[in-house]
Amino acid sequence: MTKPLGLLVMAYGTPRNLDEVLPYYTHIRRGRAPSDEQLADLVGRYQAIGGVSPLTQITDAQARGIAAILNSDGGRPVRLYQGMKHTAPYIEDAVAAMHADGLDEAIGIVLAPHYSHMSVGGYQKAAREKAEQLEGPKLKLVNQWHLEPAFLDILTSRVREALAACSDPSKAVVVFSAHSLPERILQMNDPYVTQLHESGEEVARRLELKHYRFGWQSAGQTGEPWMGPDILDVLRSLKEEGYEEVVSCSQGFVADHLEVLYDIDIEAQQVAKELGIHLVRTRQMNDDKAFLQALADAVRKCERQGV
Ligand code: FEC
Repeated sequence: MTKPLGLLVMAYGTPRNLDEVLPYYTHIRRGRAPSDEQLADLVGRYQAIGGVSPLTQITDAQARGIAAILNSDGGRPVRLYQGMKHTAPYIEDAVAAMHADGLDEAIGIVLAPHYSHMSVGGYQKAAREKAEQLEGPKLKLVNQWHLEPAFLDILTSRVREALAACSDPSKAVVVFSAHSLPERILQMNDPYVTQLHESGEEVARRLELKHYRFGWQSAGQTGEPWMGPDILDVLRSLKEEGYEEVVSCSQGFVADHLEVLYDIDIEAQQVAKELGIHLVRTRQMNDDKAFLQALADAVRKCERQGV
């Protein structure tokens, strides 16, 4: 009997409670503990969204959903492993588990649509290095899936739905955003910016949008310049241009988590309120079946290219 294909679903990870914020933040900062002020700021943001982020539950539902689709599509059966970038079970733990279970081949996918050396590339490096160290399983990695047709379909429908919640959709402007990264990626021939534009432009084309912009959100405090314009500045400029209704589409994220529930729903909403702008956010993908189908499609495509 053919052995199952390992399915490695990788995601960011989130602290399970407020006590775990310090080790989590320290891991994100590659082992450097944050200052007391930075820690208090982050704890405050988690408290503002209810104490914990729903990301773990959503990632789990997404991963199980993709595996369920793949195990009922008539293709090679998969065995699911979840690996997080910044919390246990780490990506390395998941690869070690696949190795211990005797799997020969696996496919890895990151729950983030656009590729950057600093984001998706980091997940892939962790998985690849562990598999090489253990001499198996043989890994094939999905690089990006921002142009997967089923993903574009649902992204388009989410923007359409948000526009419908505006009092005058023809005058509303859509802002497509993703997590900012340090500006130095622009010198690294990194595809991240191009990919954000590709998926946003495709949605704009399908909906024949006349008014849309691109922006960045959730920039870190690292002392180096991060890519802009930040979404808060985009809102200010849009107000100056005369817009009164804005649809925020955080297309770089696929779940309700801190960067959406705080950065958009609290911080950006506050700025919009001060500016007198009606801000409507598109619903995140979460465990929507149509979205999970898009990811399952990306996995099967990667498999066909030969593991
Ligand atoms: O809900 C949650 O608890 C977790 C939400 C979360 C997601 C996420 C996704 C991305 N990040 C990306 C890049 C960076 C870089 C740094 C950085 C820092 C943080 C901090 C928190 C955090 N990120 Fe994150 N990110 C999430 C949460 N991120 C918390 C630390 C405090 C802060 O800066 O706000 C800076 C690292 C450094 O200090 O050197 C860079 C990218 C993504 C989207 C792709 C992905 O999901 O992997 C890119 C979700």
